[in-house]
Amino acid sequence: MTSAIRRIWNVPESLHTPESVYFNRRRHRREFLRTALAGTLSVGIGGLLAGCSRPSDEELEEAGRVEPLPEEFTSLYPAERNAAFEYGRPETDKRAAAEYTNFYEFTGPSQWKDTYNYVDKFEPTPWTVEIDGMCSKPQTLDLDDLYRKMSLEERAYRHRCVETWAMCVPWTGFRLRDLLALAEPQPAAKYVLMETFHRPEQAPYVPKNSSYPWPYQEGLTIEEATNELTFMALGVYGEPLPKQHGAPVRLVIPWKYGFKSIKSIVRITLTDEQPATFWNTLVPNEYDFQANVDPDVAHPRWSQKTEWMLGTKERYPTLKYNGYGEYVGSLYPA
Ligand SMILES: Nc1nc2c(c(=O)[nH]1)N[C@H]1C(S)=C(S)[C@@H](COP(=O)(O)O)O[C@H]1N2
Ligand SMILES: [Mo]
Repeated sequence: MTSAIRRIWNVPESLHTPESVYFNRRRHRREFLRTALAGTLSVGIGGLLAGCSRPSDEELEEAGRVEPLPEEFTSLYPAERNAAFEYGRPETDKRAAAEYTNFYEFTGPSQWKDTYNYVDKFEPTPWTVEIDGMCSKPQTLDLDDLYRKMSLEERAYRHRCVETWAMCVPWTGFRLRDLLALAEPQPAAKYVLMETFHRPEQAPYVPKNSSYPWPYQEGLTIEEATNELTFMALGVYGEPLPKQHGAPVRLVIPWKYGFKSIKSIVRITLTDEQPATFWNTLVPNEYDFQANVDPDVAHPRWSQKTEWMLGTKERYPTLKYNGYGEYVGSLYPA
């Protein structure tokens, strides 16, 4: 593991620009384009996202599409919805969620969120996930193993990005707890470290920013990792994950800021030391290890009091633990 020898990076001012700034920049670029091409294009109005370079639904689907999985697995979709979970808000439009994603292996933090435009070289099949470290049965699972050994359910979860955008999305997958059980964690294991693929040739932003602490890593305490809510997703909206949402398998932790929900996982390590994580290593004063959603703790550069929904831009007050206190409040004694 390389995390122990990572140095503290010099982080440019532009890093993690608040989304209002992205919007404005993008708008300017688009307005320039519109002016330049005036008369030749019909341009949508009525939203900052409207613009001449928006893909059609088909183009968007095509951009994120992973090589077809065997019918044996695709026939498992849609999985049965777990009735215990409800959004309490309208579900986010599938297209709105697929069009605006964070995946910094493909696009930079100060770029627009059109990751789907940069994932063409990414090959999420074949794929393996290694479980190693402090466990009695370390093992390597391929996608067949994940589909055969785990039983799939669908969960309607709220998602809150630290940048203040939010979405309500149905994920298909299984509890991380049930996956970890296969490897039989040892009592000494206190943390779980997760790591994303490292393939600079498939992910254009990785070689562009070679000083970043790639591969993307995240971590949880063992109590967090084995909580009822902590979910591994193979699919979203009743289909296998598109590339930009973290194909073929990603974490989903609804009570923490989105950056904890690591995508395209290749390794899960049980350890007795708190792991170094990508954002905490890069910008330690802005992104802590725990990263629980909390409206009363402002980000150093913006308030966390409210959030806005992808697609509708509707605003809601942000809730402590993203409203999941009933499940996780006891993990964090006041
Ligand atoms: N490997 C990897 N995982 C990642 C990220 C990333 O850049 N790389 N971004 C995170 C952030 S900041 C968020 S908000 C969520 C976004 O998930 P979505 O883009 O599928 O909505 O993924 C998280 N997982
Ligand atoms: Mo995020």
